[in-house]
Amino acid sequence: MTAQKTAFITGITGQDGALLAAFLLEKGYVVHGLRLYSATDDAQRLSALLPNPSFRLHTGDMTDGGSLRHLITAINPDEIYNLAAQSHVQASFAVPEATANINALGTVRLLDILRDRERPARFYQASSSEMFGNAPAPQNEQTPMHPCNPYGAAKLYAYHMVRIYREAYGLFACNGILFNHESPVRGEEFVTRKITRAVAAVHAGRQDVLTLGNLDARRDWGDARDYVAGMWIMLRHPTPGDYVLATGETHSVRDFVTAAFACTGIMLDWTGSGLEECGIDRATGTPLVRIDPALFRPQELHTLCGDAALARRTFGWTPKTGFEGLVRTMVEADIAQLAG
Ligand code: NAP
Ligand code: G4F
Repeated sequence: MTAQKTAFITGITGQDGALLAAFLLEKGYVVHGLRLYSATDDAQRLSALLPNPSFRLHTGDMTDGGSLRHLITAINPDEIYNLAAQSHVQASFAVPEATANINALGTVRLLDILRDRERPARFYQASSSEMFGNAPAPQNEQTPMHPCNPYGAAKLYAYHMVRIYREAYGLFACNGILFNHESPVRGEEFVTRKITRAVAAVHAGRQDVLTLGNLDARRDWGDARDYVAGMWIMLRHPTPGDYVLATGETHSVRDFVTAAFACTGIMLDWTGSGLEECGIDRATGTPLVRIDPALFRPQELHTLCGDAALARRTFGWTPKTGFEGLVRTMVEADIAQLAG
């Protein structure tokens, strides 16, 4: 009989934290999660997990090394998944210092605690395709990294520290370089969920117009459930490393909007250009999508399209859900949520 494994997840209240916790509990793990002392609503994404006796929440903060050390000592985890972050790119321009403290130094705090331990846990770091910046697509592990916002720069520092602690101290520490991944529990401020919620609200007659920023930005959007499985598989491989997880397909924000409205039977036509561009309901002529210049970023990352061949070759990871399926799942979930 194999002993029950224990995992510690930072960022447990976020999209990936909640989905990974459910995944690991299903695999028979005891799951401990770090929630921010200021988090107000654990029930939002974790309600189904809270009654599970193998699921425990702890209060702490990635900017407070003492709380992290105390928790890791008490929990003695086999695996740590570092998912906590100030994860909003636009917000990172407004709070660059806080972003660096949480995303960059927070990671070093964890690594340094592990370095001192007799039996260090296997460590997964939530690295990001934002580290590539505007490097030409497709991006893979060999692509030079050149982030174009404070979020990407903080993630790049953490990425290098994971590699350095692996090489210098022999830690089993992996970087998952994940491209955008979404789900019905994606934060409402990210563009996909903002779109699917608006489409559901328009469908229910509760919203007239969706306002967006850059419609030309292209992202490699996958299903978050495929990606949390990839995090776990990565830590199963006998040797640690750095791996891209991506679908290999890229779509514009405009494509996502068009596909999302199509799920409710609304065909959009696009008219105008630049700030005057407008998405119009082909059947009625009603404008449904407009541009708000306030939603543009000081510097944009134009195109992400990942090449996950190394993860496929090394441990057989491939995403199961395609773009259309992801969009439909999110729209249907938001329609169901609105219907109550
Ligand atoms: P998310 O929904 O924004 O979750 C981030 C989590 O971090 C939340 O639980 C948040 O707590 C927590 N957090 C923020 N500041 C903290 C602090 N000071 N101390 C402790 N916890 C803190 O992000 P996600 O989409 O699940 O992404 C998970 C990780 O993967 C993040 O590191 C993100 O940067 C990275 N990533 C995401 C994607 C993607 O497409 N989703 C792609 C590549 C990399 P509150 O909820 O209380 O604020
Ligand atoms: O959904 P987004 O905010 O995600 P972004 O910036 O790609 O970052 C996400 O993915 C990264 C991985 O590549 C993660 F590391 C990061 O933590 C986060 O999860 O924006 C996607 C695109 C951008 O180009 C943005 O300019 O959508 C464009 N966009 C257009 N209108 C908008 C909007 N983004 C948001 N959030 N809101 C809009 O109204």
